[in-house]
Amino acid sequence: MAKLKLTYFDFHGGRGEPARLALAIGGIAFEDERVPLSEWSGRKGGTPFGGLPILEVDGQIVTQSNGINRYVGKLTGLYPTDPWQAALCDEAMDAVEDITIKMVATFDLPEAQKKAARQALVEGPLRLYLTRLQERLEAQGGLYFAGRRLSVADLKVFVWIEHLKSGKLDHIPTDLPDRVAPRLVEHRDRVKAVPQIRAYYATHGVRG
Ligand SMILES: N[C@@H](CCC(=O)N[C@@H](CS)C(=O)NCC(=O)O)C(=O)O
Repeated sequence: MAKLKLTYFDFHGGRGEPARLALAIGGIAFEDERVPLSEWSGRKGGTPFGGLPILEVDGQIVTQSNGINRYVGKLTGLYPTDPWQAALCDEAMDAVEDITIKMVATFDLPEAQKKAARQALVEGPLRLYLTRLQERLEAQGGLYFAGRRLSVADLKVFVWIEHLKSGKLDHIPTDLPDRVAPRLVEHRDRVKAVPQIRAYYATHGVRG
């Protein structure tokens, strides 16, 4: 078995979390390197594209969260082998990436601009992505995004819904997913109830 090291920030959630969860579900040992935000400015320049996560496999590194999700999904049986189901899995992960990029663009705005930008996100793109992802879930039977079983797409959407409902995003109502896409909140609950995910958060502490 290859020696794995996943480097991401020292918090629950974000682009590194689905791979951490997939490896935990698959029972695959890996070095879980968590970079404190205080150390990031000194390390950013040494990364290929100035961002995390980074996966190291037997001393070689690769970046890009969804590619990493696919790789660990293949190692853990959490990425569909059927090409069409794999495309559906990719669709959900890339949709979350699209909306994540829009949200991240608001992070460093001055307060008044941030409020306006986030209110616009709530009325526009957030509502749209929640609605459409719910539709895509329902089109696959309502339980999972691809292959009628848990995949890395479910982990990625789960992490996103948790973030939206966390209360950590000022000006984003925490009940937005409940109002716009209740099936995604049920999906969040379903993923959270996976025994290995419950065990993961029991070990790593409540989501912060
Ligand atoms: N396209 C990259 C984006 C990586 C990225 O921007 N990661 C964020 C954390 S989720 C980051 O490193 N932010 C710190 C920075 O940009 O300095 C991916 O999907 O992995």
